[in-house]
Amino acid sequence: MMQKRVAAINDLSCLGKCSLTLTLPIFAAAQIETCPLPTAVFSAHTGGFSGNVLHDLTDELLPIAKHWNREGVRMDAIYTGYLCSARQIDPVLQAIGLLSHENTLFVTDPVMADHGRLYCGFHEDFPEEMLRLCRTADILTPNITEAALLTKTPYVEALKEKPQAMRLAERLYDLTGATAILTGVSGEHDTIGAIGFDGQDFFSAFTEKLPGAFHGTGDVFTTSLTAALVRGWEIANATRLAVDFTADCLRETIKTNAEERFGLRFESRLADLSATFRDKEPCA
Ligand code: PXL
Repeated sequence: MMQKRVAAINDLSCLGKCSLTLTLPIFAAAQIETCPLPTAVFSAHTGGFSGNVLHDLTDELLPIAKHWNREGVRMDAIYTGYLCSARQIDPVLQAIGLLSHENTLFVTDPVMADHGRLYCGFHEDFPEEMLRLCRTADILTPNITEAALLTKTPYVEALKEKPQAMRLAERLYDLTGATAILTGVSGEHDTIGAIGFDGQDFFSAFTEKLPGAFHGTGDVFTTSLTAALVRGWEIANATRLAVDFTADCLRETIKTNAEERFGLRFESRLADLSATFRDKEPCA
Protein backbone atom coordinates (compact mmCIF):
# COMPACT_ATOMS: atom_id res chain seq x y z
CA MET A 1 0.00 0.00 0.00
CA MET A 2 1.32 3.47 -0.93
CA GLN A 3 1.44 5.69 2.14
CA LYS A 4 -1.03 8.57 1.96
CA ARG A 5 0.09 12.10 2.74
CA VAL A 6 -2.14 14.78 4.32
CA ALA A 7 -1.50 18.47 4.97
CA ALA A 8 -2.94 19.51 8.33
CA ILE A 9 -3.53 23.26 8.42
CA ASN A 10 -4.15 23.89 12.10
CA ASP A 11 -2.61 25.53 15.14
CA LEU A 12 -0.15 24.05 17.61
CA SER A 13 -1.65 24.52 21.07
CA CYS A 14 1.12 23.47 23.42
CA LEU A 15 -1.16 22.83 26.41
CA GLY A 16 -4.72 21.45 26.46
CA LYS A 17 -4.77 18.72 23.83
CA CYS A 18 -6.36 19.86 20.56
CA SER A 19 -5.54 20.64 16.92
CA LEU A 20 -2.09 19.42 15.79
CA THR A 21 -1.26 17.65 19.06
CA LEU A 22 -4.17 15.29 18.30
CA THR A 23 -3.96 15.22 14.53
CA LEU A 24 -0.35 14.05 14.30
CA PRO A 25 -0.75 10.92 16.49
CA ILE A 26 -4.20 10.01 15.14
CA PHE A 27 -3.07 10.14 11.51
CA ALA A 28 0.07 8.23 12.48
CA ALA A 29 -2.10 5.50 14.04
CA ALA A 30 -3.84 5.25 10.66
CA GLN A 31 -0.40 5.01 8.98
CA ILE A 32 -0.92 8.34 7.24
CA GLU A 33 1.92 10.84 6.84
CA THR A 34 1.03 14.29 8.20
CA CYS A 35 2.63 17.49 6.91
CA PRO A 36 1.68 20.12 9.51
CA LEU A 37 1.15 23.64 8.18
CA PRO A 38 0.85 25.49 11.50
CA THR A 39 -1.39 28.54 11.55
CA ALA A 40 -0.10 29.67 14.96
CA VAL A 41 1.72 28.52 18.06
CA PHE A 42 -0.29 29.02 21.27
CA SER A 43 1.07 28.40 24.76
CA ALA A 44 -2.38 26.88 25.41
CA HIS A 45 -5.70 26.87 23.53
CA THR A 46 -8.07 29.76 24.21
CA GLY A 47 -10.89 27.73 25.78
CA GLY A 48 -10.10 27.75 29.48
CA PHE A 49 -6.63 29.26 29.91
CA SER A 50 -5.90 32.95 30.26
CA GLY A 51 -2.72 34.94 29.59
CA ASN A 52 -1.99 32.88 26.45
CA VAL A 53 1.17 33.51 24.48
CA LEU A 54 0.45 33.56 20.74
CA HIS A 55 2.77 33.51 17.75
CA ASP A 56 0.71 34.11 14.60
CA LEU A 57 2.15 32.32 11.54
CA THR A 58 -0.01 33.96 8.84
CA ASP A 59 3.05 35.21 6.95
CA GLU A 60 4.71 31.79 6.95
CA LEU A 61 1.76 29.82 5.49
CA LEU A 62 2.30 30.60 1.82
CA PRO A 63 6.12 30.39 1.84
CA ILE A 64 5.91 26.90 3.44
CA ALA A 65 3.34 25.77 0.85
CA LYS A 66 5.47 27.24 -1.96
CA HIS A 67 8.48 25.31 -0.72
CA TRP A 68 6.55 22.03 -0.73
CA ASN A 69 5.23 22.91 -4.19
CA ARG A 70 8.81 23.49 -5.48
CA GLU A 71 9.65 20.04 -4.15
CA GLY A 72 6.86 18.66 -6.32
CA VAL A 73 4.81 17.51 -3.32
CA ARG A 74 1.04 17.08 -3.70
CA MET A 75 -1.34 16.00 -0.93
CA ASP A 76 -3.82 13.13 -0.94
CA ALA A 77 -5.92 15.23 1.42
CA ILE A 78 -5.90 18.65 3.04
CA TYR A 79 -7.50 19.15 6.43
CA THR A 80 -8.06 22.67 7.73
CA GLY A 81 -8.94 23.41 11.35
CA TYR A 82 -8.23 26.43 13.54
CA LEU A 83 -7.28 29.60 11.64
CA CYS A 84 -6.49 32.55 13.87
CA SER A 85 -8.04 35.34 11.82
CA ALA A 86 -9.77 36.24 8.55
CA ARG A 87 -6.32 37.24 7.29
CA GLN A 88 -5.44 33.56 7.02
CA ILE A 89 -8.25 32.63 4.60
CA ASP A 90 -6.53 33.86 1.41
CA PRO A 91 -3.10 32.32 2.11
CA VAL A 92 -4.81 29.05 3.05
CA LEU A 93 -6.83 29.07 -0.20
CA GLN A 94 -3.62 29.74 -2.16
CA ALA A 95 -1.77 27.00 -0.26
CA ILE A 96 -4.57 24.55 -1.10
CA GLY A 97 -4.21 25.46 -4.78
CA LEU A 98 -0.46 24.80 -4.65
CA LEU A 99 -0.71 21.47 -2.81
CA SER A 100 -3.69 19.81 -4.52
CA HIS A 101 -4.07 17.47 -7.45
CA GLU A 102 -7.38 16.64 -9.08
CA ASN A 103 -8.23 13.93 -6.54
CA THR A 104 -7.13 15.70 -3.38
CA LEU A 105 -9.78 15.39 -0.67
CA PHE A 106 -10.40 18.68 1.10
CA VAL A 107 -11.94 18.55 4.60
CA THR A 108 -12.67 21.77 6.50
CA ASP A 109 -13.58 21.93 10.15
CA PRO A 110 -14.74 25.57 10.44
CA VAL A 111 -13.43 25.89 14.01
CA MET A 112 -14.66 29.18 15.44
CA ALA A 113 -17.50 28.73 17.93
CA ASP A 114 -19.42 26.53 20.34
CA HIS A 115 -22.35 26.74 22.77
CA GLY A 116 -23.91 29.58 20.72
CA ARG A 117 -20.83 31.87 20.83
CA LEU A 118 -17.73 32.65 18.78
CA TYR A 119 -14.49 31.57 20.48
CA CYS A 120 -12.61 34.39 22.12
CA GLY A 121 -10.37 36.26 19.67
CA PHE A 122 -12.65 36.00 16.62
CA HIS A 123 -14.26 39.08 15.07
CA GLU A 124 -17.94 38.80 14.21
CA ASP A 125 -17.21 38.95 10.46
CA PHE A 126 -15.09 35.77 10.68
CA PRO A 127 -17.94 33.34 9.78
CA GLU A 128 -18.50 35.16 6.46
CA GLU A 129 -14.80 34.76 5.62
CA MET A 130 -14.78 31.12 6.76
CA LEU A 131 -17.69 30.51 4.37
CA ARG A 132 -15.33 31.31 1.44
CA LEU A 133 -13.06 28.47 2.56
CA CYS A 134 -16.04 26.15 3.12
CA ARG A 135 -17.18 26.75 -0.48
CA THR A 136 -14.00 25.11 -1.79
CA ALA A 137 -14.19 22.09 0.56
CA ASP A 138 -15.49 18.59 -0.20
CA ILE A 139 -16.51 17.93 3.39
CA LEU A 140 -17.40 20.22 6.30
CA THR A 141 -17.61 19.20 9.96
CA PRO A 142 -19.12 22.12 11.90
CA ASN A 143 -20.73 21.81 15.28
CA ILE A 144 -24.27 23.20 15.53
CA THR A 145 -23.14 26.70 16.53
CA GLU A 146 -20.73 26.89 13.58
CA ALA A 147 -23.39 25.60 11.17
CA ALA A 148 -25.81 28.25 12.48
CA LEU A 149 -23.22 31.02 12.01
CA LEU A 150 -22.31 29.89 8.49
CA THR A 151 -25.97 29.73 7.43
CA LYS A 152 -26.94 32.91 9.35
CA THR A 153 -29.49 30.92 11.35
CA PRO A 154 -30.20 32.43 14.79
CA TYR A 155 -28.75 30.04 17.37
CA VAL A 156 -31.17 28.27 19.69
CA GLU A 157 -30.56 25.06 21.65
CA ALA A 158 -33.35 23.33 19.68
CA LEU A 159 -31.11 23.35 16.57
CA LYS A 160 -29.34 20.36 18.14
CA GLU A 161 -32.45 18.21 17.71
CA LYS A 162 -32.24 15.77 14.81
CA PRO A 163 -34.95 17.26 12.50
CA GLN A 164 -33.59 20.83 12.90
CA ALA A 165 -30.01 19.63 12.42
CA MET A 166 -31.04 17.89 9.19
CA ARG A 167 -32.48 21.16 7.85
CA LEU A 168 -29.26 22.95 8.88
CA ALA A 169 -27.12 20.38 7.05
CA GLU A 170 -29.25 20.84 3.90
CA ARG A 171 -28.91 24.62 4.13
CA LEU A 172 -25.15 24.36 4.53
CA TYR A 173 -24.92 22.01 1.56
CA ASP A 174 -26.98 24.46 -0.54
CA LEU A 175 -24.66 27.34 0.43
CA THR A 176 -21.37 25.53 -0.14
CA GLY A 177 -21.87 22.45 -2.31
CA ALA A 178 -19.88 20.50 0.30
CA THR A 179 -21.05 17.41 2.16
CA ALA A 180 -22.03 18.82 5.55
CA ILE A 181 -21.52 16.61 8.62
CA LEU A 182 -22.92 18.30 11.72
CA THR A 183 -21.61 17.21 15.12
CA GLY A 184 -23.16 17.45 18.57
CA VAL A 185 -26.62 16.45 17.34
CA SER A 186 -29.06 15.10 19.94
CA GLY A 187 -30.58 11.79 18.97
CA GLU A 188 -33.37 9.73 20.48
CA HIS A 189 -33.08 8.03 23.90
CA ASP A 190 -30.30 10.26 25.26
CA THR A 191 -27.87 9.76 22.40
CA ILE A 192 -25.52 12.20 20.66
CA GLY A 193 -23.84 12.03 17.29
CA ALA A 194 -23.39 13.37 13.79
CA ILE A 195 -25.70 13.87 10.81
CA GLY A 196 -24.41 14.28 7.27
CA PHE A 197 -26.00 15.40 4.00
CA ASP A 198 -24.26 14.91 0.65
CA GLY A 199 -26.80 16.70 -1.53
CA GLN A 200 -28.89 13.55 -1.99
CA ASP A 201 -28.82 11.35 1.06
CA PHE A 202 -28.56 11.76 4.79
CA PHE A 203 -26.35 9.53 6.91
CA SER A 204 -25.82 9.54 10.65
CA ALA A 205 -24.15 7.86 13.60
CA PHE A 206 -25.18 8.14 17.23
CA THR A 207 -23.80 6.90 20.53
CA GLU A 208 -24.71 7.13 24.22
CA LYS A 209 -24.51 10.67 25.58
CA LEU A 210 -21.70 10.97 28.12
CA PRO A 211 -21.20 13.78 30.62
CA GLY A 212 -18.69 16.59 30.10
CA ALA A 213 -17.69 19.06 27.38
CA PHE A 214 -14.02 18.28 26.92
CA HIS A 215 -11.80 20.45 24.80
CA GLY A 216 -10.64 19.03 21.46
CA THR A 217 -13.62 16.68 21.00
CA GLY A 218 -14.41 18.15 17.58
CA ASP A 219 -10.77 17.86 16.53
CA VAL A 220 -10.72 14.16 17.47
CA PHE A 221 -13.91 13.65 15.46
CA THR A 222 -12.70 15.39 12.29
CA THR A 223 -9.23 13.88 12.40
CA SER A 224 -10.48 10.31 12.79
CA LEU A 225 -13.15 10.91 10.10
CA THR A 226 -10.50 12.25 7.70
CA ALA A 227 -8.16 9.36 8.51
CA ALA A 228 -10.86 6.84 7.59
CA LEU A 229 -11.72 8.67 4.37
CA VAL A 230 -8.06 8.85 3.36
CA ARG A 231 -7.79 5.11 4.03
CA GLY A 232 -10.62 4.57 1.54
CA TRP A 233 -13.63 4.14 3.81
CA GLU A 234 -17.06 5.25 2.62
CA ILE A 235 -18.37 8.39 4.26
CA ALA A 236 -21.13 6.77 6.35
CA ASN A 237 -18.64 4.21 7.73
CA ALA A 238 -16.04 6.90 8.37
CA THR A 239 -18.66 8.91 10.29
CA ARG A 240 -19.52 5.83 12.38
CA LEU A 241 -15.84 5.28 13.17
CA ALA A 242 -15.34 8.94 14.14
CA VAL A 243 -18.37 8.95 16.47
CA ASP A 244 -17.27 5.68 18.11
CA PHE A 245 -13.62 6.69 18.48
CA THR A 246 -14.57 10.07 19.97
CA ALA A 247 -16.92 8.33 22.45
CA ASP A 248 -14.16 5.84 23.37
CA CYS A 249 -11.78 8.72 24.12
CA LEU A 250 -14.45 10.46 26.18
CA ARG A 251 -15.24 7.29 28.17
CA GLU A 252 -11.53 6.90 28.94
CA THR A 253 -11.31 10.55 30.02
CA ILE A 254 -14.27 10.65 32.38
CA LYS A 255 -12.89 7.67 34.31
CA THR A 256 -10.05 9.93 35.46
CA ASN A 257 -11.98 12.96 36.72
CA ALA A 258 -9.94 15.07 34.30
CA GLU A 259 -10.51 18.81 33.86
CA GLU A 260 -12.36 19.62 30.63
CA ARG A 261 -9.84 22.22 29.48
CA PHE A 262 -7.01 19.64 29.44
CA GLY A 263 -8.76 17.68 26.70
CA LEU A 264 -9.37 14.01 25.97
CA ARG A 265 -7.33 10.98 27.09
CA PHE A 266 -7.04 9.77 23.50
CA GLU A 267 -3.58 8.21 23.85
CA SER A 268 -4.71 4.88 25.28
CA ARG A 269 -7.19 4.44 22.39
CA LEU A 270 -4.57 4.80 19.65
CA ALA A 271 -3.51 1.13 19.62
CA ASP A 272 -7.11 0.02 19.01
CA LEU A 273 -7.56 2.67 16.33
CA SER A 274 -4.40 1.47 14.64
CA ALA A 275 -5.69 -2.14 14.77
CA THR A 276 -8.99 -1.04 13.20
CA PHE A 277 -7.15 0.39 10.22
CA ARG A 278 -4.83 -2.61 9.98
CA ASP A 279 -7.68 -5.13 10.06
CA LYS A 280 -10.20 -3.43 7.81
CA GLU A 281 -8.77 -1.97 4.70
CA PRO A 282 -10.40 -0.53 2.75
CA CYS A 283 -13.85 -0.57 4.33
CA ALA A 284 -16.44 -0.18 1.58
O1 PXL B 1 -10.15 22.82 19.52
C1 PXL B 1 -10.44 24.03 18.92
C2 PXL B 1 -9.35 25.05 19.16
C3 PXL B 1 -8.15 24.91 18.52
N1 PXL B 1 -7.13 25.78 18.71
C4 PXL B 1 -7.25 26.81 19.57
C5 PXL B 1 -8.44 27.00 20.25
C6 PXL B 1 -9.53 26.13 20.03
C7 PXL B 1 -10.81 26.35 20.72
O2 PXL B 1 -10.95 27.12 21.61
O3 PXL B 1 -8.53 28.00 21.13
C8 PXL B 1 -6.10 27.75 19.76
